[in-house]
Amino acid sequence: MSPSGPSTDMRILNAEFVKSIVSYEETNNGPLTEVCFIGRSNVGKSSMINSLVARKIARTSSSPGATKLINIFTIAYESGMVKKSVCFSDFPGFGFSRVSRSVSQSWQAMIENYILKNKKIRTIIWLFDIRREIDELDEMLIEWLLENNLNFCVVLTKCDKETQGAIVKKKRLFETYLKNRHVFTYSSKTGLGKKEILSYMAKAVE
Ligand SMILES: Nc1nc2c(ncn2[C@@H]2O[C@H](COP(=O)(O)OP(=O)(O)O)[C@@H](O)[C@H]2O)c(=O)[nH]1
Ligand SMILES: [Mg+2]
Repeated sequence: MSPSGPSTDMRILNAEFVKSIVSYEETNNGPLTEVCFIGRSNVGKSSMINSLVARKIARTSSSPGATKLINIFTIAYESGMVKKSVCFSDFPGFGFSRVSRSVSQSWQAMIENYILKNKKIRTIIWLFDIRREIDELDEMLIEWLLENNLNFCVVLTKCDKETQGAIVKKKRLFETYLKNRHVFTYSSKTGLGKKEILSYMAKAVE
């Protein structure tokens, strides 16, 4: 580790699924800090977790809306020659149009309750499909994150499906919209952005 500053790499040593829970009240992560992964169904949350840790610990699906639980994982890693652990939480996708409004509202209440009560959360990774446009529901989420002073970043997913020009344009749009927040580009297929996000997370949970 250089004496000029803390090392911010995150070299994964081990990663495993712990349990699925439905509410904050079931949380039992001890002293571990946490990183949350949120976003629409099918945006690539589970794929991103698997690609970050280079193991298949989260179940992925091509049919949206499959995950209705919060899945908890523990990740052992090395950062600056020091062994550490952190918890990842994979959230059920919000805004899925095929579920009824009342169901989607109860999911939202569950997510809000979990995030606001859990003081171990160091950052929220909000995944957004690069091919989509921001809609009213996304605006509500952004407002809620800002209102509650939550630390978050945006990850534009599935970049392997877009041209370089479109990627740059969408990234700038988000950067302008969210002012000082980090906006990452990512692909679970090619590994684009992996190093940057691991480094961001290592800093966030320090
Ligand atoms: N091309 C491409 N497909 C992806 C990527 N990430 C996820 N997918 C696909 O998108 C679908 C949903 O992924 P999943 O991780 O289950 O999304 P989740 O519902 O947000 O957890 C699956 O068919 C994945 O194979 C990516 O980076 N690139
Ligand atoms: Mg999933």
